[in-house]
Amino acid sequence: DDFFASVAAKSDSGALRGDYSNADKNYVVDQHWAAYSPAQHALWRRLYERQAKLIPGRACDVFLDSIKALDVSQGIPQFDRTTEALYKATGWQLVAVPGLVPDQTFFEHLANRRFPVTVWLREESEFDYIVEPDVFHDFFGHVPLLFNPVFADHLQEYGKGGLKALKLDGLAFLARLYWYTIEFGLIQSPEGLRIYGAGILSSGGEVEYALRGSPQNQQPNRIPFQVERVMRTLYKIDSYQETYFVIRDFQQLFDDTAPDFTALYEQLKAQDALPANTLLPGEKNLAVA
Ligand code: HBI
Ligand code: FE
Repeated sequence: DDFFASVAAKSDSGALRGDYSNADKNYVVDQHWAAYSPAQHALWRRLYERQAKLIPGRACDVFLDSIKALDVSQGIPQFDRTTEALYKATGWQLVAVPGLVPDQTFFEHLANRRFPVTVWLREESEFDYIVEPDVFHDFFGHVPLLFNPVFADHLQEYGKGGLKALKLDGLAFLARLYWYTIEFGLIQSPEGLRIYGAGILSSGGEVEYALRGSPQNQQPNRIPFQVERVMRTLYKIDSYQETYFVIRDFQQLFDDTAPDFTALYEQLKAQDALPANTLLPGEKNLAVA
């Protein structure tokens, strides 16, 4: 739960990766697309190929259709070109950032339909695992869903909600909501559970784990999305998730997170957080397919 707090603290102390020296007051920088090396474009291609093999039959249809239309398998994309298509589709723009930005800034961007995309790419040695989001996580994982109107509207509302949560000291609860939906969410489909969370879709191992568990048949919980339950539940920042929450569709995500959470935040502050592997009495695991 301290992931984003620790990152925000690191950004204040300058310990974050990325070059923040030329960032403007909204932490926006130039992507400097011409500065990426052939080796970096080759690393992007290998990351893309790895995920492209994993996602058929596992990522939700919106993601599959959108990543195909984006046509970014050959190298690191130019954000401005994507923004041209994205703006026509849902009114969103991509903004280049040096890396993680403070919560207030992050939510202000989302509230104005701007999605922050990190400009740096991981090192070869981080092919399998990276702690902070890089351009592959942010672009491959998050950008495709911004082309879906309902999801795009939800993310803007989430940004507005984040600005309110900061005033109500409710950020920890909203961070859990973000984590268990935008980053690690599952969604129902007629063919069975599918993935929409960016943290899973950009991961080399979690795509299979989220739907099928581990080779040793270690299974995470997969329980129906319920906003209070999600906001009460701690999450893992350095391992696969122990619980995934499943929405029926993006409309449910939009509708269930639309209310004012002031009273809920007060209720949650009086309750103990639930460990990430909790399965409450009466809760059932959803069948994968
Ligand atoms: N900054 N660039 C970037 N990307 C994020 O996903 C991000 C961030 N700053 C804060 C943040 N996320 C979290 O505080 C929210 O997700 C709760
Ligand atoms: Fe992310």
